[in-house]
Amino acid sequence: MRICILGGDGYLGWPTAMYFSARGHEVFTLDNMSKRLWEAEVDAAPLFSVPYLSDRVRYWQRRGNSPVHTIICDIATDYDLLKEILGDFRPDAIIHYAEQPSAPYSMMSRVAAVRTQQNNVIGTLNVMFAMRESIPDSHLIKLGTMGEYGTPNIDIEEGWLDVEHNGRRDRMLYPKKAHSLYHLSKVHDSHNLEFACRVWGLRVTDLNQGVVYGIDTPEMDGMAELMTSFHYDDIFGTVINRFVVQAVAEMPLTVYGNGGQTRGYLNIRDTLRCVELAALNPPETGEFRVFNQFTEQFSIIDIAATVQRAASSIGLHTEIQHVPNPRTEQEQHYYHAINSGLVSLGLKPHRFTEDVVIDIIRKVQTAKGSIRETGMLPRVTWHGGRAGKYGGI
Ligand code: USQ
Repeated sequence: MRICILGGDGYLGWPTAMYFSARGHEVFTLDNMSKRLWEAEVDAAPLFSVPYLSDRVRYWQRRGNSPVHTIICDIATDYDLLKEILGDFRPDAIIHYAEQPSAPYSMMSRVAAVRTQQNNVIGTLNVMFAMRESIPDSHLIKLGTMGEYGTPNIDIEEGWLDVEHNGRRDRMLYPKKAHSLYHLSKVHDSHNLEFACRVWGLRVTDLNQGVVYGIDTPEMDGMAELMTSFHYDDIFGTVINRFVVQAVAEMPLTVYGNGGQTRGYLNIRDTLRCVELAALNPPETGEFRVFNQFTEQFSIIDIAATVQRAASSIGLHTEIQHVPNPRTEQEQHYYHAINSGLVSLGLKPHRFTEDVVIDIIRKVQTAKGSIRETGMLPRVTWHGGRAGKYGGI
């Protein structure tokens, strides 16, 4: 297949590029490098320094792999270039990660919220229009998020809900109650994309992904030159990765509130398999297909306990600290989300076990000297943001 990856410099984009390239697909990536700017804005740095995308691509090729083409393109502001590239390359599938991914970033200030929604919603709108004009038969695989649904008191279906009202039935998009203005940007994307399928006949898979954890994939082969960006700070770090780094630094694991918040989680290796399964099994023309992309559900306190046990088994002492919750979110709630779609296509999940945590701890330990204390405690709250005068922290 010809695969175009939007956001090829990111935590998931670069591993996805290598994964498809290693399997004989032709890979083309676009990125505007804005994540590196946002990191600087909030004084956050990935644990391992991440080489430029062009250097990683060169190194990948020097190891005997086929080239991964890269182009600097801001899909939210450079529509003409985006359309030209898609029209020339004519991908079978476009995998779209090119979004501002952090909930705390989006809640930091008005400026950051607007930047998040402009980047994410307009970028996706541009992709929709470029597809309609140049490659209407291509398949868009769009990364959505489980946080679009929030924590409703009913089961979470895969994107759609059969509704009966006053004796009549219909199938509607599942109602959304997003956790943040970032998560809401993905709700807006989902609605726009469903429209593009229903009205223009595009074909889209919306992958409502849970919280990803993990540091490496087989294609990286332990090489620093092929590393992806691994964050553990309060803005870009996701909770399991944060807890592992806190354990290595022998700092308290920061459970927000009482820790009853339950979410869906998946290993980074499963992310890659999920997008591959979506690409190999495209939806029908005009179909807006939604999969819930996570493999297991846990509460925060369960995760903290697993990380604490794993750390202790290799001699690291760490404590669990309940910090006042900076977010507005339910800490005790019903949570049951369906995730059978990708499993029925062949996904064999990796499980979150103490051994897996120990493996991540060992890798993090190799960079222990680089762990920074900035952002170990949350700097952004959902009520007042934490805006500097010009929008940053
Ligand atoms: N949390 C803690 N302690 C921490 C950090 C987080 O208790 O030190 C809690 C949060 O309060 C929240 C949960 O952990 O209840 C998850 O937080 P997170 O920062 O790991 O994840 P989230 O903000 O939801 O966003 C992340 C990614 C986002 C993706 C989303 C999937 O940044 O790109 O869309 O996970 S999901 O959560 O399913 O919406």
